[in-house]
Amino acid sequence: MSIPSQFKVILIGSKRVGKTSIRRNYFGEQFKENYSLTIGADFAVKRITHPKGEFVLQIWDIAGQEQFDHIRKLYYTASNAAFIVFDITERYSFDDIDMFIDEFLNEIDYSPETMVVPIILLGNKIDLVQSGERKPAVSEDEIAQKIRDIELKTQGPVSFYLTSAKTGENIETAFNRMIDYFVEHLKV
Ligand SMILES: Nc1nc2c(ncn2[C@@H]2O[C@H](COP(=O)(O)OP(=O)(O)OP(=O)(O)O)[C@@H](O)[C@H]2O)c(=O)[nH]1
Ligand SMILES: [Mg+2]
Repeated sequence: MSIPSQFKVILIGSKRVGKTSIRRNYFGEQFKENYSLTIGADFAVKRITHPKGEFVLQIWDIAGQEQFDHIRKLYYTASNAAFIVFDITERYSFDDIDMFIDEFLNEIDYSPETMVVPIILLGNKIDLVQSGERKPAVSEDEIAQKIRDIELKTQGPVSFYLTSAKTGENIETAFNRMIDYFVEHLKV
């Protein structure tokens, strides 16, 4: 029996974008309409059985509220990858992406020559647009440009999904993509 490798992935992004709801959905927990802010960070693990090997995925869901600005970075240490989450209906959360990515790359001492750090951008709450309740606050062109900006910064793989933690749309797909990145680039 082989000892499983461990990978650490963090969920970062502004307050209220749905990071905790995404994590809960991935673990099969029920969606909660009532907002309950994350204090510091929450942590969950999942054992992954992949044709290429078995490993443990450590998922850190990190608080987005400003009151945690000074401690947030502590949780970034030794991350292998990041989900950067924004709310497709809230402009501020899209504008915050650069700050989060810079903070993250800085904190892990990122160097493109020696490291591969996959990034998956999630535009969450797409159900609100689909139901006509809200309008998208960001255009497709802006998202495409943001993906290119991130690719330039990391020189590594970047993906994007529109998700809903409420309906579950694309949540498992996004996590599976991340698992594929680990298998392809970080070698299980
Ligand atoms: N309609 C809809 N609401 C969502 C979705 N994801 C989250 N929400 C709601 O948005 C609010 C914030 O969700 P959280 O998951 O707590 O957000 P968070 O990013 O973890 O927030 P912090 O912990 O403060 O950083 C809650 O009221 C959720 O019910 C979604 O995909 N669709
Ligand atoms: Mg949270």
